[in-house]
Amino acid sequence: MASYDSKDLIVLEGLDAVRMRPGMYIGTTGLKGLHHLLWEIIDNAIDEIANGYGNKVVVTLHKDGTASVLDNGRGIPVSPHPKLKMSGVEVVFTQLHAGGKFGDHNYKYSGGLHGVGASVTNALSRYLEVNVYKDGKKYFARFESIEKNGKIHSGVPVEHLKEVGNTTLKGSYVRFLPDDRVFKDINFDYDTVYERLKETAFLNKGVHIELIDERINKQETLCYEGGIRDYVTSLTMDKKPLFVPPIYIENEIDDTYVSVALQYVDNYTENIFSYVNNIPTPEGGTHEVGFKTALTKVLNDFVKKHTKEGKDKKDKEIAFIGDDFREGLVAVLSIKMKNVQFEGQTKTKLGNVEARARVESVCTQGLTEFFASKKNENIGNIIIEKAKSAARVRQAAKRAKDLARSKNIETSMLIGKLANCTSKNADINEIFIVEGDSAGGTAKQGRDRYFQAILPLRGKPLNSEKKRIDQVLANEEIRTIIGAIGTGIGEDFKLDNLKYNKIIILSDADQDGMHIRCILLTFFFRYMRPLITNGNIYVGMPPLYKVTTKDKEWYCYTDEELNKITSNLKNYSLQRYKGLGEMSAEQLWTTTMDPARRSMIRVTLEDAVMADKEITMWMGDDVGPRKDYINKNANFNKIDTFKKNKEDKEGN
Ligand code: TSJ
Repeated sequence: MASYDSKDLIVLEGLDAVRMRPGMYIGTTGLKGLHHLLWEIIDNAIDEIANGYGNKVVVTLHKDGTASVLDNGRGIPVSPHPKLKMSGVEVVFTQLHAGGKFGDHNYKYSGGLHGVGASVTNALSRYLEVNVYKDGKKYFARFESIEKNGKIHSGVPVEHLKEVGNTTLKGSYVRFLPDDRVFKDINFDYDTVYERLKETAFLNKGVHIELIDERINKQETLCYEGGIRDYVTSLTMDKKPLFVPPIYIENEIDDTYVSVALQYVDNYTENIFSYVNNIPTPEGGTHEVGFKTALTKVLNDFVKKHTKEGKDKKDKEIAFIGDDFREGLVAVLSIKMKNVQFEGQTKTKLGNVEARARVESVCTQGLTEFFASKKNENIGNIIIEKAKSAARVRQAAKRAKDLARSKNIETSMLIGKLANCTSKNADINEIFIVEGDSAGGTAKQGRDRYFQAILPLRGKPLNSEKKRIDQVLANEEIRTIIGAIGTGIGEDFKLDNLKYNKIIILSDADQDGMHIRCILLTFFFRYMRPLITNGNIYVGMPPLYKVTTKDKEWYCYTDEELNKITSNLKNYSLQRYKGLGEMSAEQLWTTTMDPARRSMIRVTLEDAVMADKEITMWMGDDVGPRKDYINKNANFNKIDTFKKNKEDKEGN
C-alpha cells in the first residue's frame, strides 16, 4: 500500500509544522477547529461553483467519523505542477497556501484564499482521500499521517495520484478523517454544519447544497434562487417588515461583484450583515462604508426631490444624519473581489480602500434607479417616515441628554474655545480662565504654550445676578469650563481626572471682574469643592499700576504697594490698568503669568464660602445693599480680604 519515499517526507515539513502548532492555523483544537477542517474543503468546492463551474455541492457526515465533500465542477487539476514536480492534487494537499499557486489567476474572485487551505485539513487528518472526475477519467490519491521512529509525519501521500478508470462525471470528491490525536472530540455537529451551509447557500444563489448525515439518517437540500434577498426575508421573518420584498441591487464594477438586499422592520436597531467572498465581516470595513454612504445620499436626495415638489416643506427643516436612515434596517451586503485584505481585532474587517468607491457606486446607482421608479415611491416614503421619527427621537434624546449633562455634568464638549497646552502632564499644566475674548487673545500670545492653557470667557457670561446656580450650569461658558477641567462635577467628580494642577481665574480688577470671580468660585465651591480643598484654584493677580521713572519701572498689585513705592520717588509717571486688555502680551506674561514673577492667590475654602454668600445675596432683588457688600468684601485686590502672599501661597 505505502508507496511513499523519503522525498515525500522532506516535502511535507510544512505540514508537520501545522501539527506542531495547530492553533496557529485553525485557532483551536476544540470543536471550532474541528469544523474548520470541513470549512476549508467546503469553501474550495463552493469557490469552484461560485465561479460558474457546476451547481452542486454535497456534504456528507459518515458513520465512520469521516466527512466528505463532492462538487460537480471541473475537477482539481491533475497535471504535474511545472516547478514542484507533483500533480496539482498533491500541490493542493501538501503545500501550505496552495491556493495562491493555483486559484489566484484561475478564479475571477479568488475566494478560497481566505482559508489556510486544504493542506491544513490534510495535515490534521488521520487520512484524506481524493477522487477527481475530469476529462472522462477518474483519478485517485490518498494521504496519511504516519508514525515513523516515534514521530508523526502529517499528510504524507501514501498513494500518489493515479488514473483509476473512466467516468462520465465531472467534479471533485474529498473525504477525510480528523485526527483524534489532535482533536479531543472528532464528532461533527449537524446543526453547526447545517447553519454554515445555509448561510453559504444564501450567499450563492441557485447553488444546490446538500447535507447528508448518515449517522442519524438525516438529509437536507438548501438552495435559494433569491440568494441574499431570501436571506433578508428569513432574517425578518419573525419581525414586522415595513414592505415586501426586500430591495435588491446587484452589479459588477472593476472586477468587483456587489450585491445588497435590504429591508426595514418595525424596530430601532441596525443590522447589516456583510461578506467578502462569502466570508463574514462582522467588523465591517470599506464595503460597509460605501453602502452606508450610498444609502444616506440617495435617501437624502429622495427627501429633497419630494420636498421640492412641494409635498412636505417641513421635511426641509429636518437635518438627517446617516443613522436616521438605518434605524430598523436589515441588510445583507455581499461582495466578491480579488486580493482581499482583512484587518481589525479579529481580521474580520475589510481593508481594501478600492472597495469603498465601488460599492458606493453600485449602490448609489441601484438605489437611485429603485426610488426613481413611480411604483417604489411609496417604499421611499415609508423609509423617510421612519427616518423622520428616528431624527425626532434623536433630537429629543439630545436635548434630554444636554439637560441631564447640565445638571449632572460630564462635559467634554464645547471646549472649542480652549487654547490648550501641548504638555499632557497634569502635574505641571495650568489653565487660565480669562475674562473676555480680547484679554483671552493677549493671554494666548503671552503664555508659555507648553504648559499653559487659555480658556477665554466671552464678555460677561454670567451677567444675570438672578441666575440660580442650576441655570448657571446650563450656561455654555460653565459647561466649557467643566469640559476643560475634566473631573466632572458633583457626585461624578473625580480628582484623578483633573487635567490642570492649577486653575487660575484671571479677570479685571473691576466690578464685572469681581462678579465673574465670585460666580466661578461659587461654582467650584458647590460642584467641585475638592479642587478648593486640594488647593487647585487660584486667582491671578494682574498689576493695578505701573510706576515708571527715568531708569526703572515697577508693577504694583495693590494700593498699599503703590503707596510704598511712590513715597520714596520724586519724578515718576503712573499708569493705572483698568483691565487686562490694556496690557501687551509681553506685559501680561511678565506680570501675571510667568511663574517666576507673578503673584497669585490660592483660594481657600473660606474664600469660597464668602463668594457663595455673596452670590446668594445677589440673587435678591434689592440692588443697593448688594453693591455695597461686594465693594466691602469681595474685592480680591484688597489685600486684607484675601491675604496675598507672593508665591509661598502657591504651595510650591
Ligand atoms: F479543498 C479542496 F481543495 F480539497 C477541494 C477542492 C475540495 C473539493 C471538494 C473541491 C475542490 C475543487 C477544486 N473543486 N473544484 C476545484 N477546481 C479547481 O481546483 C480547478 C479546476 C480547474 C482549473 C483550471 O484552470 O482548469 C483550475 C482550478 C483551480
